Amino acid sequence: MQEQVNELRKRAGECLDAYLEKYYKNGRFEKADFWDNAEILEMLDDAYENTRDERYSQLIEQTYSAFIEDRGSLWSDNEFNDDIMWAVIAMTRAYMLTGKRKYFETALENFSMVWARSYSDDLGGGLFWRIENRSKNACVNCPGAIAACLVGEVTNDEKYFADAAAVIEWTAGTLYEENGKVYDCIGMDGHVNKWSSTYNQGTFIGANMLLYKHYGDKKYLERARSAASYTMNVMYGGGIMNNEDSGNDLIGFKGILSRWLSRFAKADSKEEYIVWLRKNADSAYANRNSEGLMQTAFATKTEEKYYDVFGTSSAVAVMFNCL
Ligand code: 7K2
Repeated sequence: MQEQVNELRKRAGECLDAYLEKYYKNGRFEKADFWDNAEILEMLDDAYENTRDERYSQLIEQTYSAFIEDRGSLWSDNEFNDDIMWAVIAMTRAYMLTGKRKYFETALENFSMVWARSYSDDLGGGLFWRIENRSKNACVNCPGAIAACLVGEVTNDEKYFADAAAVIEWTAGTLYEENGKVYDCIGMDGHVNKWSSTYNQGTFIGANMLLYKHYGDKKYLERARSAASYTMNVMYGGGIMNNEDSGNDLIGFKGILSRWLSRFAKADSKEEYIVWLRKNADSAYANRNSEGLMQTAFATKTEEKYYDVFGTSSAVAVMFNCL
């Protein structure tokens, strides 16, 4: 068991090195946009959280500094409310792991700004995805609830948990099916897009777990359990995640899933999910290319061609999240 984990840890380190070699320079990742950057920072958080290797805390510092240099410390010009929530999560986690207060100061200022502009009672509650206020999407509501819980944990202020709980109650009532399926979004016309994806499954699991940890109410645990089971069993039949490999967004989803699914599995002693993530990590590793990069369809051979920086981050995150 310990031997297996040591081997996985070695591989994860190797794969992150290959990734850095390919894309990284002075705190910046090649062609990474705002969201990519936030999620790559989360991948570094994952690496540090699961190994405590100080090399990774240095990378977090450099990535944070470059992010602030390039995008400023207040991001109100970004029209995507979800982007800001992702960066808030990445930086709050960085603070929780390293104790460097500036990460949290940046996170809190942006959290307050984006919560104020995205929350509304339209459609019964929840957060708007973008500044035009046309739809409320799982990809901002679940990360928003996670961000609020993390901010609540750091500040010890109940109001953040209450806000998170309200948004998750709305999400569970609007964008969720009892069998564990998380829908994508609802438009202002009331139309619900019922597509499900790994990142929304993951952050719904994560938000409910954090609320369960705080309030101890079993309904949160039950939701996290259903959403986890739906993801592994219904979406993938327990097999390898070999999809979500087109466009600029989907390619990074599975790293997000792995982060919250593994936290849930550890908190709820559900080893089967760690086993499943390891199976996926092994498959991605076996399919790496000669540069040591792993594409996002984990059962498919990685070709000798240029891959987007977000897509090849997913497997690296999965590797660190199943240690
Ligand atoms: O439509 C939303 C969301 O509901 C859906 O799940 C994904 C699928 O697409 C958008 S959100 C994705 C991103 C688009 N590019 C910039 C990012 O900041 C943005 O949030 O892909």
